[in-house]
Amino acid sequence: MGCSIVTTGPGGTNTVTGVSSAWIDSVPVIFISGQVFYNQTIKNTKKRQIGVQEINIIDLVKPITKFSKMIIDANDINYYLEKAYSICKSGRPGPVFLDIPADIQSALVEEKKIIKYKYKPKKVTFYIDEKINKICSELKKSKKPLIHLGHGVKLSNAQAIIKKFFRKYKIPFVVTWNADDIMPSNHNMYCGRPGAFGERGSNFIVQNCDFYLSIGTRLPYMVTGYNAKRFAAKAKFRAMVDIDINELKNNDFKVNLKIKSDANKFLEKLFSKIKKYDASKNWHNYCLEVRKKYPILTQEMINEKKYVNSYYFVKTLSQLTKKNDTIITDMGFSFTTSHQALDVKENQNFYTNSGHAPMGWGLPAAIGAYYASKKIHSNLICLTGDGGLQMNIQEFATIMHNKIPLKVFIFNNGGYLTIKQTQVLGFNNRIMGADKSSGLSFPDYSEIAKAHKISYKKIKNHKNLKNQIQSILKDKKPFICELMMNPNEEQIPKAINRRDSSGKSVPTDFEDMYPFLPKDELKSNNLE
Ligand SMILES: Cc1ncc(C[n+]2csc(CCOP(=O)(O)OP(=O)(O)O)c2C)c(N)n1
Ligand SMILES: [Mg+2]
Repeated sequence: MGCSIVTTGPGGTNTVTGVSSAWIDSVPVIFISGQVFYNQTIKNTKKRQIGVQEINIIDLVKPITKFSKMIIDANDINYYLEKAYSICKSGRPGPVFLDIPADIQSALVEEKKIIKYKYKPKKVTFYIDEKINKICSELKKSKKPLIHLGHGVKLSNAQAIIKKFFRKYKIPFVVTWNADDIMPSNHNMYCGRPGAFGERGSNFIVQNCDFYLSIGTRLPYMVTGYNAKRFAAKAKFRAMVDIDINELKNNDFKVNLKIKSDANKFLEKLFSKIKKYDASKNWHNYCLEVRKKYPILTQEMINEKKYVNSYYFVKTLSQLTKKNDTIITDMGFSFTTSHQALDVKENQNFYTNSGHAPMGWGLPAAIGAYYASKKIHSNLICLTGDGGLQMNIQEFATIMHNKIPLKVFIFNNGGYLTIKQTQVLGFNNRIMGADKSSGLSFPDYSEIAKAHKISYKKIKNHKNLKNQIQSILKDKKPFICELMMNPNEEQIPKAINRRDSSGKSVPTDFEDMYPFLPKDELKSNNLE
């Protein structure tokens, strides 16, 4: 669980991006803000401000919190703290917000008047037996089953059952980006991370399964692609398990069976019902081969002479990370390339802010991970863009002050490359505010490192890349490594719209990713 304590006014509004992120990705966090004296608050006067730096933060965060409250009686402090704590962790986790006026903070209270919150854990029974039976019978009929694991599996602490499950049943599975550290990437049933920025082979696997079951993912467009009606297009049976009934009301993706359940409970029941299941050898071979046929790291990327290719860097880093390491990404290429290419090992943590995806999240998140983790002897790695880093660059001072042994790898691609590519493709090469020639500059990061007394290295190309990364990881101190990347490197593969004969932009099928394959090749990967 996370906790954030901030001051009134801008302190509160500065949390809104964090609150949104926790809301979308279901992360339990208690936010507490200070407020002006209660008698100086606007209440329902319709004024804009009365107290110094006052803002009505509770109404601002109401739609993006599970519970939010200004505390106006000091005797209620205990009650609302405990209530907020239990709400943020229960059911589908998420953020809660308490706003506490200064007079309430400093009030003297008599102990016997303090109100306690009587936490009654709601006994939620999931009536799912019948639905589980249906899943079992459909699985029995299936020759090409696929299970899709999402963040809900982690949030419900289903890691142990997941391990047992895929040891016992030979069913291929894929993961979403918030769940890609749930199992090591070398697991024999692991089939990658499909999506709009997925792995081409994984997307083919989704499109060719005949039985599709998602557990603990809300199936956003980043996962299903923009043409969600055609997601898992050939599956004769599609089932979706989610704890949130609203997520099950998924409009685009058509589901045969919706199951409202906690992922852990669902998996335990399913586990107790199925005796044995091995998917066919043909299906396994297909899954293996189609991923091998379309590797994320291509020979062309490996052969890059002038720059560090982001995919080559991430694959090389994967070879050097160890069990228990923690890797955090920012946005842009550090986000997409890493989730496409990083091979996760046993007990590694791989964190990202997937739904809201705000630039600048990586550096402070890595500091949070450092304090949250007891694994202080393993590597703590932050992968960030040269643009995203600017958003929270002040956190280098926190790293310097606390001597946090964080290794920061900056993907220097000369600006906001993700945005530049969107402008090139969608706005006919009219680039604005995305690189030096269009109005955007960044400071010299070697000088930034020097100012913070943090060790620094610049890596310009693939020569000796592995050894250089290894020596940085061995260093016990904070380290900034700047990787000079191609300012025109392509983010591939990815889902982009095609233009039809009338010039209209239309979403493609899930397996039809950019760079587009010839029609025959696309067809040849489809099973009957
Ligand atoms: C706060 C915020 N503003 C804008 C965006 C939209 N956006 C996504 S990626 C990106 C470019 C990020 O630049 P950089 O960190 O250098 O990554 P690159 O794409 O260059 O690898 C932008 C502007 C965002 N995600 N967050
Ligand atoms: Mg950049």
